[in-house]
Amino acid sequence: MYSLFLNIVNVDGKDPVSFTFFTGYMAMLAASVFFLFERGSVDGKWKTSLLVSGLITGIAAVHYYYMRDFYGATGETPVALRYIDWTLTVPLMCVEFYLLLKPAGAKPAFMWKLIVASVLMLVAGYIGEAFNPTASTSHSVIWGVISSLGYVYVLYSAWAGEAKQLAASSNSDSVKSGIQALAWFVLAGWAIYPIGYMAGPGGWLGPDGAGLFQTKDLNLFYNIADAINKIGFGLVVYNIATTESKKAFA
Ligand SMILES: *C/C=C(C)/C=C/C=C(C)/C=C/C1=C(C)CCCC1(C)C
Repeated sequence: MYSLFLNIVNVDGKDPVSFTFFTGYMAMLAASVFFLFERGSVDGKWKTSLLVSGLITGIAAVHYYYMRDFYGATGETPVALRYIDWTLTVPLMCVEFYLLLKPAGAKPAFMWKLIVASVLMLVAGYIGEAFNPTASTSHSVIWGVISSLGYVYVLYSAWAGEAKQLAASSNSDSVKSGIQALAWFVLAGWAIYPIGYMAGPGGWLGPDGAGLFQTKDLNLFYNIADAINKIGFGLVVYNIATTESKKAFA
């Protein structure tokens, strides 16, 4: 039994990829329990935000469960599962932006623009990674650039565009500083993914498309980034919700 466990998680440290799939799964699960329970202790208008935080980490936990299994059984990277996870969870992060900025006047169109940009980013990234059997650099670069257009739109919105402007007109300091924190996540936390993509086979960073890392090792980048971004994002939202709830309950 114990050796079975060791095989599954590879805690002997022989395979850090496998280890991060397992810890990623546990962390996402624990974060979901936290957000969903804490939902009960915040003021009514923040409950949906915490529910969405719990959904983001919950959806990721389920995907990690299957990705860990897939990786353990095949030793290969679960590209499709990864992108299905992102295509569900990243739009939910756009919903978080909308919910936080709704009191400052955000309209559904604001949310949909972010969602469309993030879906473009992910669909193009999937084509770039999944349909590149010969590790062609031109394929990787073209789809990487198209994907980056979507990324840059979200980045722009958070730092200078609509999200930034709505936050500036908010009358809540915690919403203002929270949106600023989320903007940092989008800049620094989300940047880990395209860096990983570029370091993989076909990517810009390796010589002649060989990649600095094997496809399987890209999971290290993605697993660490997911934990930072999904749980971190949720904690920022949680912080805003509890700060604002204290005011409401006072
Ligand atoms: C929870 C999952 C998150 C926050 C995933 C975010 C993913 C990205 C920001 C991916 C971006 C990519 C590019 C900007 C270009 C290359 C392809 C991608 C999809 C890795």
